[in-house]
Amino acid sequence: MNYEELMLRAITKANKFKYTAKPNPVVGAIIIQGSEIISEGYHEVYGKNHAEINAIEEAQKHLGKKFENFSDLSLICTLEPCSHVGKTGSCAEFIVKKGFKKVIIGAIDPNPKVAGRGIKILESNNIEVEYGLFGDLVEKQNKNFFYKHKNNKPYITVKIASSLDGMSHIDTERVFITSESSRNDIQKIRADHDAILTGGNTLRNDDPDMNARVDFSVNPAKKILLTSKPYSNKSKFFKNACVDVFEINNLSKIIDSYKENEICSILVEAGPKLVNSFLKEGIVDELIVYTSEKKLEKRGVNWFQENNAIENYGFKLESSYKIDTDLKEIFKKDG
Ligand code: AOF
Ligand code: ZN
Repeated sequence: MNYEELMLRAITKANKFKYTAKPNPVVGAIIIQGSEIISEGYHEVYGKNHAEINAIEEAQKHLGKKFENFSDLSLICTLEPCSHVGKTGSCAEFIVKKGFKKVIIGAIDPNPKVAGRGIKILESNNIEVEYGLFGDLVEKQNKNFFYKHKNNKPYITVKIASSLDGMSHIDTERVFITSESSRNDIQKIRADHDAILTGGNTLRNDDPDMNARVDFSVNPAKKILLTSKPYSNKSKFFKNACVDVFEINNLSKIIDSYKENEICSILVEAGPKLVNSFLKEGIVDELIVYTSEKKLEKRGVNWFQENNAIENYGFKLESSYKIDTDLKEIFKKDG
């Protein structure tokens, strides 16, 4: 296999771990001698070994059998090996310690803790480095991770479920507007995000748990609650979750506080008041609207006032399709 084929293999296989590695990026590493694969490793679980370490530990088992010395080996990795000591040691330092001949990298790690420092460590220890091989694919595969570091803020998605006449809910009763299939679809959107945010009104009125109810393993999302009124931490939202509670209502400031940590995406699931505040603040990147065929008529509460409909917030329709009898529309800021 050549470098291109190996890099594509590492990218593809790394993706298998996207729900367990999050909010970390998915990363794959393949160790070769000439064109023969000696071992492979992936960042499988958040907080556990990075991909390169798993690949090196696997290769170690074949030392003296498949190969004689690490200096005969090259390493293909989808993301620049990290320079920092985080939850695990520095991958770049470990690669140097083993004495690899060459490292072929997909994308440079945009995390400011790394950002080229990994490559510097390798090169200054006389390891040959090539980078940029399918870097665009690695970036696409870790889109929220790259977005976060480029824009200094997490990617923000707002999800709403609407009746045909543009309503969110009826004040006095709890009704399901959209179909069960749409509600199942939302579980996958939750699984895709690093954090789920809601407001005190939704917490008090609906007592939602907002966990991703999916049939595969997911590193659970952080929960974020914005409330100015008293709340009960016995609410389902708090069950098995690590919750950040904010009592301030400066949304930009709240989102700003996620600049430094590892949360790369936030899903907002809230009522009309908080959703409109997020949209007005101009910090929303994506809006997902599920619209049912049901009407709530006079008893319902509107999502939007006529003069501040979605289009007025600068969103463009990116895609739409039917789910059962509902319509799912995805709007993005940059089209
Ligand atoms: C690598 N190999 O497999 C991954 C990397 O919190 P930590 O210690 O796990 O570090 C997470 C950061 O390390 C993450 O934000 C990104 O910059 C990098 N991810 N680096 O060398 C890997 N997953
Ligand atoms: Zn690392």
